[in-house]
Amino acid sequence: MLKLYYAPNTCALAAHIALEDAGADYEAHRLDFYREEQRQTDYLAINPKGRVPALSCPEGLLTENPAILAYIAQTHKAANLAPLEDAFAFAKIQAFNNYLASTLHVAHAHGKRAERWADDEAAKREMLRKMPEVVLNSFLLIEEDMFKGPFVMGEAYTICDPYLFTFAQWMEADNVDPDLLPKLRDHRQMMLQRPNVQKIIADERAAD
Ligand SMILES: N[C@@H](CCC(=O)N[C@@H](CS)C(=O)NCC(=O)O)C(=O)O
Repeated sequence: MLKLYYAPNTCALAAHIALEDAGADYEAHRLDFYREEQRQTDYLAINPKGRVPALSCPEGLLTENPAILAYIAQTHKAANLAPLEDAFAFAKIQAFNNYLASTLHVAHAHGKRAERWADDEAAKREMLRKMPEVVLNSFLLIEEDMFKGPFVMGEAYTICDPYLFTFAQWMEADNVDPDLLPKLRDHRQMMLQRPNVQKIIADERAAD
């Protein structure tokens, strides 16, 4: 059985939704970020990165959202979460998800996790000040150039959708106005109507 290590309101939401979409046999293990469980010895023995998500698989541990999402799609082919037989289309999925992980997520982290990059308080304040602008620019590129609609890759729902949705859920907290991003705003509303999304959000809240 797969085991997902997650914390509520984190990027692990994407993998959590994808596991549900896949109809996977999995259990979810919640980490308490208020108690910094992700930095404690027990969890570091499982995932030395001290981050979520991590997915314990029969073959070993997987980290990094794009890898976890691709693994879920590849091991649950019947769920049709990615165009696995089309090398180019699958590469586009990887490109999109890697953009979220390496650019949008990192821009967001400059707000709450500025201490990763600086000790100086003025430098941290400057990162926090600049963060909404950098996050918005990243979302605008997605809105204008990458997003096909109604789903990220067009007519078919893929592993890009729960991952984009996860970051869209943080817009208000990141001081990004959703109305500047109408396609992504509509995509987020559509995602919120999906029973699996509602179930996972409710499960994560109940465990919080
Ligand atoms: N590149 C990783 C980033 C994972 C990550 O930074 N997760 C955050 C939650 S959104 C985390 O675990 N933060 C805990 C910490 O910084 O202590 C991925 O895409 O999976």
